[in-house]
Amino acid sequence: MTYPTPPLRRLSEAEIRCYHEDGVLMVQQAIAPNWLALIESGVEHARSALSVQGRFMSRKTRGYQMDTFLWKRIDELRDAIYYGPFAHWAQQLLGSEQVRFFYDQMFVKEPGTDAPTPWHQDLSFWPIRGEQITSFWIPLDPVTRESSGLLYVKGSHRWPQRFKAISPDYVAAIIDEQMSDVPDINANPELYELLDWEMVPGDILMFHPLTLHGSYGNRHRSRRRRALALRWTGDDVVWAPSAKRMPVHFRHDSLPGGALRGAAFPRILPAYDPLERKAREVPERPSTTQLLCSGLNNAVAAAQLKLRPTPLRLEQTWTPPADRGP
Ligand SMILES: O=C(O)CCC(=O)C(=O)O
Repeated sequence: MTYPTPPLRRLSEAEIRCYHEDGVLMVQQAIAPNWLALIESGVEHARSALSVQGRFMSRKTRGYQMDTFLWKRIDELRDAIYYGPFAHWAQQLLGSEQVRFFYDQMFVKEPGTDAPTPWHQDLSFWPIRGEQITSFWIPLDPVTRESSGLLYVKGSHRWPQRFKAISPDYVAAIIDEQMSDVPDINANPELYELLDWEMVPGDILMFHPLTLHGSYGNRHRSRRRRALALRWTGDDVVWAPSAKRMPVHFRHDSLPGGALRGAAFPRILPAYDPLERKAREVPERPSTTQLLCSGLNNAVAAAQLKLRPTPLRLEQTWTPPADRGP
């Protein structure tokens, strides 16, 4: 047996072309039931034990749960990343020899949770730069637009602008005032071609880190919406931290301007690095000092931006385009 496991099927040339043209690709029933079950078990495990950062990011709206770097402490997710089929698709889409895992992120919206994901580009706030980056979004429940399926602006990954990163929980530290405001897509839906899909577990979305995307709150009466995003990088990606980009609190050896290296961003293809894999035999958690520094940085940024640091609930920032309501 070789790892990572080969996928049920490789992506076709037409699918890869579609990904590059539209900035997003939906592949139906790509994930075999065993890998899906492992991911679901890992996400349930993570939901019942949010990290300190996860509790902070989930604090504003009841029924909303978000957490990152789950794989650093949840063994099922570590195994899905190292041994599941995902890195093979990343390798195809990125046209890269080497594939490293960047991080994972869980998004859960219970039925009736008014926590829309504002339109954003992921790369605006990531501490990396390069062309060979992709995200996979894996739903664990059936999703429709009503139950907070993702929407994308077709082709927006080719736009020249970089937009301010408004995250669902308004993390002030990653809002870079030098960047452009996200256009009011909802007010002018006729100007944009929006793409979305009804999905069921086993389906997967693959998208470019500059493609504008967002979602409604979950307006379904009874259906939970759980999803896991997996982020991947290729040969040309470099470490590019700054005060306005997402901090990474896990150990690695990457230097600014240099390639990603070390256990926080493990190499998966062409083969895993035994030392990086060994480092994840035990869970890793950020130190309290690191968390306090990030908390302080965020509080300072919130004060500078005049954001209330802990609003009682999330403001509704993402409303459905008038002519495309569910
Ligand atoms: O699940 C969501 O609502 C947000 C997902 C997202 O923005 C992402 O994976 O980059």
